[in-house]
Amino acid sequence: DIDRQWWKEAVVYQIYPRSFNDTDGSGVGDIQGIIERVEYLDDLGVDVVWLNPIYESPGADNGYDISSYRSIDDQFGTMADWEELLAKLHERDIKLIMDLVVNHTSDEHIWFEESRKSTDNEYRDYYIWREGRQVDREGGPHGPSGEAPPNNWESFFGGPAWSYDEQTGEWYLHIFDSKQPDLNWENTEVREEIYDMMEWWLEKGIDGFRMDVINLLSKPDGLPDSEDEDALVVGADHFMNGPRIHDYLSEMHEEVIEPYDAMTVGEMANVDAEQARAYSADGMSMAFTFDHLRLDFGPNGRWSHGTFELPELKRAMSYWQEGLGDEGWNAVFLGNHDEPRILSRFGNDGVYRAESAKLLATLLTTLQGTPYIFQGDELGMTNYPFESLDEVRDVDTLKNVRIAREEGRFADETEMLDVVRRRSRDNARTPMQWSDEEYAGFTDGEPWIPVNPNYEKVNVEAERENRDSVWNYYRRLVDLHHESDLLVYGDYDLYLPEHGELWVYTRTLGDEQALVALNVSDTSTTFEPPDVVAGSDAELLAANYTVDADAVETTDLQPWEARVYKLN
Ligand code: ISL
Repeated sequence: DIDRQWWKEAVVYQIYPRSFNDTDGSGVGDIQGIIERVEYLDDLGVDVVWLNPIYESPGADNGYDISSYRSIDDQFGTMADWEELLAKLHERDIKLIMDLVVNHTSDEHIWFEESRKSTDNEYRDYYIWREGRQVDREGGPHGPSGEAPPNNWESFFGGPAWSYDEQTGEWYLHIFDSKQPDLNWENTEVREEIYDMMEWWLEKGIDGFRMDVINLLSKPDGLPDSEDEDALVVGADHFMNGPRIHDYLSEMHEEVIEPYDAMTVGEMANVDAEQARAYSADGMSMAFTFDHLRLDFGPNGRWSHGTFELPELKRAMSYWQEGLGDEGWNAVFLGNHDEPRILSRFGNDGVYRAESAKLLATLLTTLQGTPYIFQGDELGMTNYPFESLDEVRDVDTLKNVRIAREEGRFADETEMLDVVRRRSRDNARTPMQWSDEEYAGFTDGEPWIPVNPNYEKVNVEAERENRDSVWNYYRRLVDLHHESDLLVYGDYDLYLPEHGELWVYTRTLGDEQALVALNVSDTSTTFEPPDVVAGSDAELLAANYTVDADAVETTDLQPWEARVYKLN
């Protein structure tokens, strides 16, 4: 009675094309660069590649500002290159999912260029235009005669979610950068345009979509002010999981997704398990949720640092392991192109770099859900040691840090740099480390963003040669995940929830059971097996230290030690 789906059994690899592999010396990764590494992906054993946006774009948000949905940006190559990539992946049975960014377009998209021309332009209603408010607010942007934005919503990247446009004297909504105006999903023509575009890509043979900020599409009538002025992003209570979101997504599913049996993974900040089940009922295959990536936010949210204890992380992730039941599916991930490196955030990127990277690999591949490996995590890549803001490229970091500085939210420059080092999205965006050659073998030119100085040690070439490397461990765990219905479909049960160092769980499917024991700490810790499994005859399936005995018994687990046993 297993509800089998190919995407439940898959391991996904996320490629950030700009930083993956450059073949033309431009310093920016390209599609030919990915083609060159298809064999690498096959060797690692992944089944699906998710490509971050490679569509035509002025690049205000590294491609999340699309100016033409059906074109490949020159800096990445041509449509012919892309077709070659798809064919090469499919030849090796690797599927391809593309990023779908339809909450907003670029302001340089022809629809917006038309829309801003006049209030009666045929594209006016493709976006969300409003008159300003005739109140004089201090500070903030002002239209003519002291007019204020239509409501108090804020942009994720800092500042108001509205910009004034002189041409027609009205304001347009942008939940991200001012160069990313929000589409008006109320408009049937907009929806049809998007569905046509999706169908066009599916006809080309892609296997699904990663759906950018997909639970933001529906904005409530009247665009009311948020009452919650202290929210991390003011207005989120209105524009996240808005009133018609399920109508749009089930319509999208029926019209374009279902006929192609495509896989979809929705990026969903701010959902609980009940809401996630409702998205699943719309036809969404699985969701990225973010509770576990908020635990280290400080008093000023994302741009300040806080600490958390292991029980909180277990609670956050176990909630999702247990909360979906049979009505949804988890996308298991610890980081992506918007987050710090998982090793620096959840592991120990110093003395226990390899051990803790392997522990995180164990976690990713033995929780219930589809594992997502972000490029470079399979090497144990780490955060970048930023020395100044000159090394930062990311619009989100630059804008938020500028505002936080203006508002005096950092004690001093040292605190500012500390936050940037921990938080900047650029930590994940430094070039993939292929070898110990100049620029880590990523490019023959000058890379668009600095290479992490640890590339001389941490790189694909070195790790593939070493049997005990992080890379080889990932490869084995990917295989293990593939071989085992138990690890894919088994139920998750947590033991010792309040233990401060150990994370212990079982996976159960019919009469089969696996036990995972992780020492998520820098010190050796005594592990006493829970009653249900103590004394079981067991087979060791994976371990990141040398282990002699196969029995599950009381033992000291070394720093960052991870073991996976098959019981019975
Ligand atoms: O909630 C977050 C982190 O915990 C945010 O980072 C959120 O996930 C993010 O801002 C939304 O990200 C996506 O859409 C953005 C784009 O800049 C990101 O790269 C993309 O992943 C706008 O399209």
